Amino acid sequence: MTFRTIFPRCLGLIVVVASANPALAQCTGFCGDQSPAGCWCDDACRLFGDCCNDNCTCQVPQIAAVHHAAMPAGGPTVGGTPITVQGMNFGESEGIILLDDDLMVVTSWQDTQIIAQSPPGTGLNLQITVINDIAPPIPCMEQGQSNPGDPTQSFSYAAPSIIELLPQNGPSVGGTLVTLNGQIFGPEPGIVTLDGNPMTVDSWDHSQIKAFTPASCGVDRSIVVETLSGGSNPMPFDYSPPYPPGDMTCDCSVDPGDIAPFVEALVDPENYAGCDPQRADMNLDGLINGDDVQRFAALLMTP
Ligand SMILES: [Ca+2]
Ligand SMILES: [Ca+2]
Repeated sequence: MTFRTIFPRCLGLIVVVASANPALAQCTGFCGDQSPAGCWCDDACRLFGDCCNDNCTCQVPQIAAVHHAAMPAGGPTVGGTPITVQGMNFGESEGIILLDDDLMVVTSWQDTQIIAQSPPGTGLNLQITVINDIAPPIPCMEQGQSNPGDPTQSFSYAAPSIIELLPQNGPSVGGTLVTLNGQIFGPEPGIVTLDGNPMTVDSWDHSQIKAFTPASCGVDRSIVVETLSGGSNPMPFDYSPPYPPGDMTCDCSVDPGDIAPFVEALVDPENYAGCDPQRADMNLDGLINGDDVQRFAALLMTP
């Protein structure tokens, strides 16, 4: 004995039931002013003209157009952007609408139009999927979704934007915890870089990121936030001093490769061929002499 109930999308109730062999069962019921209604289709009882057509083929949700105020720049990553989805076969009672894999909060649901809010997230050209509420699950029911690759029938979150960087400078050894205040950073950590070098993220939310600078040198270095929605505007960061004294090769580190150019800057500065002879002035007194040699040697031996 098999008992099935189905919740029609239109007014009325179809209740069926009872047969050891579902193929022989009869659906009875009504659908508003139309009656009787019901058929067996793919091992489920359906309403005529509702989920089945005359050939007992399921009608699936079809999205024809998607509208939202966030176009074309994209919506905020905190979500809450109203999205209007127009089409057909959505059903009269509320089903499920997804943005990518995330549930959207439904504001209103009609058979030809749904208004729902974007969830928190990031990404570009995310697909919208509508699933109606016909139950129990109907094997031949398919998900209706917008045309893949059609940006007018999908939804995008906007790219991140940095408004403020604090502090704007730090030592060449790195490890400075900088705070990026901004917007649209997203609910999940993306990537933040300093001149292309990854920074270690300490915390991340929609409007603020804290991350540690890597060891490097130079001024006007660019910090950029990258999410699935794209990259942010760059913010300049200065290492102070702009370079490590003793870095005679201008590669932002002091190592044995700097010894030969250091000696050259010390003994023959007129013919120095390296990147910057003044970097041999370890104590920044304007002179290159024995004091600087001692400091340079000490720095080389520092682990
Ligand atoms: Ca060097
Ligand atoms: Ca000096």
